Amino acid sequence: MVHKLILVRHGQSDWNEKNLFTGWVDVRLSAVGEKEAARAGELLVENNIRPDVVYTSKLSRAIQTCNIALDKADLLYLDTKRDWRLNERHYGALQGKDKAQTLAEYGQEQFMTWRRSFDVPPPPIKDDDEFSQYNDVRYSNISKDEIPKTESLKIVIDRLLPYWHSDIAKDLLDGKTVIVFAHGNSLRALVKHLDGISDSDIAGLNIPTGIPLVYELDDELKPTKKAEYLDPEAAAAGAAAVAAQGNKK
Ligand code: DG2
Repeated sequence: MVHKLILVRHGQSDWNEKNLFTGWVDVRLSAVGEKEAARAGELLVENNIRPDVVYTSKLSRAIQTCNIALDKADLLYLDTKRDWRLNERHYGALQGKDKAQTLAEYGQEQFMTWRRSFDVPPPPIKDDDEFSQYNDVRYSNISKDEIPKTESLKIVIDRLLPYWHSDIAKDLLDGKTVIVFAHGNSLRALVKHLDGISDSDIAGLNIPTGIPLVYELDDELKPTKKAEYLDPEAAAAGAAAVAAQGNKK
C-alpha cells in the first residue's frame, strides 16, 4: 500500500519578509504569505489531493496557512491536531535579530553554522528576554524543562521523531492521507528522516514557503520515489531565496 504525506511550510511570515530570525516567536503571515497559502490550497485541488487528517505546529503562521489552504480546498472540516513538537526550531538568542546584520556582525561561517549546522545551537535565550517563550501560556501543558531556550536541528529531530512515530506515522499506517503544516527547520528535520539525508548534506536543503511537497511512502514509511513539490519551478526559486537569506538588505 502507498501512504501519502503532504508537507507544507507556512506562507511567508511578517518576519520572513523583514528578514528576522523567528523560531518560536509567534508572528503572522504577510500579505504575500496569505496568497501563498491560498495557492497551496488551489494546488491540492488541482492535483486531486484530499487529506484525511491535518497536523500543524502551535504557531499562528502555520495555523493561518492551514486554515487559508483548507478553506480554498473546501476542507475546513478535517480533523486537525496541533502540537509543539512540529514548532520551528527555537532560534535561541538570535530570535528577533536581523539576519543581514547578524551576518555582517559575525561573518558567513558563524552565521551559516547557526542557520544550517546539524548540531550547533545558537546561544540560549534568557527567560526574561522579550522573545522568550518561557512564560507563554500556550505551552502551559508541557513542562517548563521542555520549553527550549535554543535548539540545533539535531535537537529538533530528537523532539519531533517521537511525535512522528506516535501520531503521524500511525495515521499514515492506518491508511490516512496526512497533511502537515509546519516550518522551514521542523520540516527539514522530517525530510532528513524520511529521505535518510546525512548530517552534513542536510545543510544544503532549504524548504520554500507555501508549496506542498508530496511523499508516497511504502509500508515501512520509506519513500517509493522522490518527493515532489506541486509547483517545482516556484519551489526551486523559493528554496534558492531561503538559501540566500541574510544576503538581503
Ligand atoms: C525561519 C527559518 O523559520 O529561518 O525561524 O527564522 O520557517 O518559521 O519562517 P520559519 C526562522 P532559517 O533557518 O531559514 O534562517
